[in-house]
Amino acid sequence: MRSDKMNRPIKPFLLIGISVSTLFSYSSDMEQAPNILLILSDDHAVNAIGCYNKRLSEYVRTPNIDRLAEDGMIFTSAFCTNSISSPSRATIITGKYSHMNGVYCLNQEFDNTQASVSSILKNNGYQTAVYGKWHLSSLPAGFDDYRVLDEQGRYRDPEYYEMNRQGMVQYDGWVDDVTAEMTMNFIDKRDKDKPFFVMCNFKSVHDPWDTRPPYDTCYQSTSIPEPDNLCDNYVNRGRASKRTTLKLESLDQKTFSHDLLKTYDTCAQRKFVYQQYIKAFLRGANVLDENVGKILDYIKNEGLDKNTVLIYTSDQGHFLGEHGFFSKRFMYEESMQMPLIIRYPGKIEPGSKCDNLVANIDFAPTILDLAGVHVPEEMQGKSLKGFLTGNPPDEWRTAIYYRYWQHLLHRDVAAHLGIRTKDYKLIYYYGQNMGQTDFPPTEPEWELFDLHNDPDEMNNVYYNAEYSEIADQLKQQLIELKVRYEDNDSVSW
Ligand SMILES: [Ca+2]
Repeated sequence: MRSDKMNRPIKPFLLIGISVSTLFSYSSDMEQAPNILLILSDDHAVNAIGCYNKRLSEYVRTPNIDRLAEDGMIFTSAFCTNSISSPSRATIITGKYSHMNGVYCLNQEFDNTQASVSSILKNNGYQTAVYGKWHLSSLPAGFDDYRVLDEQGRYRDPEYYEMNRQGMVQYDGWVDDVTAEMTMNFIDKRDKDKPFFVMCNFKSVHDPWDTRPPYDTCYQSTSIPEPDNLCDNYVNRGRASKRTTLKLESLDQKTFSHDLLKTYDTCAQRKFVYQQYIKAFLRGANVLDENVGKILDYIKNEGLDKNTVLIYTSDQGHFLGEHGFFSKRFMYEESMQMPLIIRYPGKIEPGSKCDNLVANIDFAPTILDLAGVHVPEEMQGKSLKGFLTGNPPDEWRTAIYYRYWQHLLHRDVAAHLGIRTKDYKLIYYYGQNMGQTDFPPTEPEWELFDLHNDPDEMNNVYYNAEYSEIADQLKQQLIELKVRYEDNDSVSW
């Protein structure tokens, strides 16, 4: 959010394609409507969450997020549809793909008059608020209160743009501690006759991967295990992985020191930077988890846990050295996968698990459905309520459509689109700008991964004869999904 846009008056909320009478007919029994608390962190990869029990489980310490999973449902196949902050956040609140909500890239104008989960809930009698990282170019709409960071904000003594004061206000302390406090204060002072919808948007675990005591001294004498493909040389992949500067050895030397004696040994450089990077990331996750714990304790102590839906997720995943990468953007698993854990006592079986393919377009429809509010047709996702309450739908999607638009804009990651099914992932680096950025086109190329036999996505089998039939089927499915979701750019296949 740029400061010149901070003072722009918020346009009035418009209900697109929905009559007000229809909306209000769903809110006749507000006493039964649950409170909904959405905890949205930043870049929190599932490999840095204990309950996902991936390769770092011995070193990851997230007891509070794990507690949420013990009491609720964990989604093992939740994915974002464009792995970058602003676009994923716009999708989470609108239930629509980037090409439908207008936020394809970072720092792109967000039309806050479009229907969003907050606006609809507010119009249905909910008290609504958002605190912490917002990262959309226009001010939050559909909230009774907000205090949000300007763009990324900062970890120490953060400044928030406050709705009530129409300006920036600085707070002493650590940003996630402050954001958690704001969240609890709002709930404390709420009108107890109405349900609430609050977004608590933590800054952790975004770069520059800072932390505070007591976690700043964690892991000092520990060597954290490396991913098997840390020293990936991309021999069986397309040019996109070779081209990108998303590699650990490319991290700024101001962020992490490099072993300059081994400058010409890429693998040694990666290993050297990896230890600093992974420790910094896990320390940040410790602060994040501590604050999740404060909120869980608060909700319980206030007697709100029975009628509060608690959702934990992150705007997308993050590479933790897999393929030698840091950051996100690619459609590869570590970047595309999102954590998603939902607790709703009495409605969701404790310790339950959902392996179905779900996406961030589903979050807004799910929240509205749980609130008993009509989901507008323009939302492209589907409610997960059936999975949560033990009544799964007879039919569900068999593939997730993905598109990353920022062609070569950051870290030389080429634009791509693709689909992920249960067993395969097809990626097409189409090599064009599509008017979103202004970089030279690249030669188109395809990647196909057999996720069952190659979960680390090391061998592109698109050009293997034995996979030609499945490649053709997936390509057809990709084209169909592109049409179904109304992504109307004419890509050259
Ligand atoms: Ca992010």
